[in-house]
Formats: sequence, structure tokens, C-alpha cells
Amino acid sequence: MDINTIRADFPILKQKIYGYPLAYLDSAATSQKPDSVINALSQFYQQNNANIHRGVYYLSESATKAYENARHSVQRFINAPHAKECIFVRSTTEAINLVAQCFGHLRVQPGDEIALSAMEHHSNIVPWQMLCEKKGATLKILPMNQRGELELDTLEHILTPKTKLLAITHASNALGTLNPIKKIIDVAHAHQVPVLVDGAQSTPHLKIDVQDLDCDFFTFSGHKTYGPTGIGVLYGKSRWLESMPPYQGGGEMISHVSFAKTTYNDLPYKFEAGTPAIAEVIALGTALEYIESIGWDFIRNHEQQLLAYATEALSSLPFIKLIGTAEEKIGVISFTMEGVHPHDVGSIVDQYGVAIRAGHHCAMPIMDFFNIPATARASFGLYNTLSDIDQLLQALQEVRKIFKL
Ligand code: C6P
Repeated sequence: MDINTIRADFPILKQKIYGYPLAYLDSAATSQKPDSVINALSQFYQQNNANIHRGVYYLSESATKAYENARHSVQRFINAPHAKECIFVRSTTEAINLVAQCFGHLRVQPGDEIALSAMEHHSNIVPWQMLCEKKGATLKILPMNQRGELELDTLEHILTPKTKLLAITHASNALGTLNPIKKIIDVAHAHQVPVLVDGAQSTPHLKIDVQDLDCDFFTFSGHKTYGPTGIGVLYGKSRWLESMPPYQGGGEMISHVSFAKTTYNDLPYKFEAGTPAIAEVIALGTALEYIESIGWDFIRNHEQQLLAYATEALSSLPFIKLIGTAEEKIGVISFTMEGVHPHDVGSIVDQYGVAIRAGHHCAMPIMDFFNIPATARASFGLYNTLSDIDQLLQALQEVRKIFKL
């Protein structure tokens, strides 16, 4: 695989920002999109637009076929046993809210516990807090150490007979930590605790096999996996999804409606009320096929090379402190710079064409743990190069000059 050939697939990368080549280092927030995904969206609206599962005419039937084919692409991509276990939702956030409400409604009683880890994104904290408030349940938090690694020895004590679910991230968006998720799931299952994995940050970077992981639920967002915004996936084991009540009421999720009673549709439609994001689903299928065409070996090796290069270069700078130094990481580097607020770092490097994120990264408990208000964060996608990182390093020197440090 030649990186220049890959970069040529991403039209946005060809532009200059303030006269500098764009060094896009914010793929953890959202990834850029290849031509094939952009074309899939426009081709749908130009040639195939119709509502699905409703019409008896050619366009509707071919749109339905393309939509359901995309579900099969998702099934293959995460190795789900059945396509009906792959539910289309708006995002990781919606997937977790769906499980919190529907699984929570079914399983959680006053006095019960939901276990989370100390490195969760707000999307995997707040829905559970809302559930706990409603049900009189409590949260238990698996702690982490100063490197940003979970203290797995304590997991057995966190899980109790009252624990109804462990909801945990596969990889941290703020620290880059890649958790040993299979091991964690094994321990939880040994305690009869089902597990939801937040795969928002792992899915773009490594092969996901939900059968090998044996997770009960797995979630990811299309826009971080080179696909469109507004589309995400909830995978759930049939036995949970079958027993859970629907999330929203409306068209498509029903089997029969009368004013006296409604019966619900089968999986996956029970959880897909209303007209879905048809074009986005189809383009998500294209994005997953694009990733597969590049290949996991290339993606993992390439991104690990970028991570190693950036880690070595940034840690050699005495004015930089890395936040998150776990042994196993995805391509995410969070850091603080002595004497400069991360927001200023982000705004100044932007003037040199470098796009990074600065802030709490929707992970305020992580910032509290490290006793900092925010970090600057560079995150990599399959299209990044060593020269993107050099451009960041150069821009950081400019930040020092501006602050006369
Ligand atoms: N993190 C980031 O810049 P949505 O917004 O629903 O697609 O994804 C939410 C989410 C859930 N879990 C993790 C681990 C995440 O990283 C994210 C999104 C982005 O880090 C936007 S805050």
C-alpha cells in the first residue's frame, strides 16, 4: 500500500489552509471521507432516492436492497453472527442511550449497579447516570493509574451480584489507551455480568470481531470510520435485543397497530423507527468496504508507526507533557504544553495548517483525574504521514515563539 495513493482518495487533504498543506490530526473527532463514500452519497440521491421497505416500485426496491446490503457489510465487518443483530442508529451516543433505556428498563431495579471505567467518554457516562437516577441504581467505577491504564486487579471487586451491566470503552479518545477488552469481558462474564463495549475509537483502527470478543453489545459511529455523520451501529446479541422493549415508536418498528394495541416488528426493525438515514447507511457500507480494501495489517502498522514517531518526538521536548502513556495505544496523543493553555496551542497551530483538538474531549472525569482543565490532542487516521507530525512539531515551536518561552 502506497500512502500517496491512499491520500489521493481523500479530496479534502489536497487543500491548503492559510497557505500551508492541511495536516489533519483530528480523526478521533471525525475522520475524513474517501471519494468512494462521497460518491455513494451523491449517487444515491442522483439515481436511487426512494424510501425503503415501503414501495413496490423499482427505485424503492433497489434502495431497500442497497440498505440491507449495507447491513450485511456491517455484519461482515464486525463478524456478527446475524445481520439482524446490527441495528442502524444515529451514532455511538444514540446506541448507548438505546441500551441504557431499553436494557435498563428490562433489567435494572432499585439498588442495582452499573459498572463503568474511569476513562469513559460522556456518552458512556451520562446515559447510565440518567438511568440510575430513574431507577434508584448506582454507578461503580473501575479505576485507572497515572499512565492511563485500567487497574484490572480491582475489576473483580467492582463487579458484584448487583451489577447489571459493565459499559466500557475499547479505546480512550482522550488518552489513546487500548484496553484488553477480551480479558475484561471474560472476567465480567465469569461474574455473570453482560458487557457493552464502546467501540467508537477502536473500530477505525483494528479488526473488530464481536464473536471472538463475546461482547453483549458493541457500538460505533460511521463518521469516525471514514463514513458519513448521522449514522452509527449498535450490535447486540439476539437474546438481549429480542427481550428488550423498543426504543422509539413509529413507522417500520411495528407489526400491527390498532388503537387498542400495537405489536412490534422483528429484529432489526423493532429498533429502527421511522425513515432511517438511507443514504448514510449505504455510504457507511461503502466506507467499511474501503477500510477492508486497505487492509487491517497496513492500517495497524502504519498508525502504530505514526504513534511511535510522534510519541518519541513529543516526549523529547522538555516543555511537553504527555497525558496517557499506556503500553497499548491507538493513534491518539494528548499533551499539555508548559505555560500555554491547550486552546491557545490548538488555535496557533491551526495558523500553520495543523488541525488538532483542544479541550476536555467530552471526558471531564479524565481531566479531573489528571488535575488539568484540558489537553491538546493529535489523532491519526490511515491517511496521515510522518510529515503531518513534523508540521505539528514545527508549529509547536511557533507557539513557543509567540509566547516568548
Ligand atoms: N468522541 C472525540 O473528539 P458520537 O459523537 O456519538 O459519534 O461518538 C461519541 C463517542 C463515544 N465514545 C467515545 C470513546 C468517543 O470518542 C466518542 C466521540 C469524539 O473524541 C467527539 S467528542
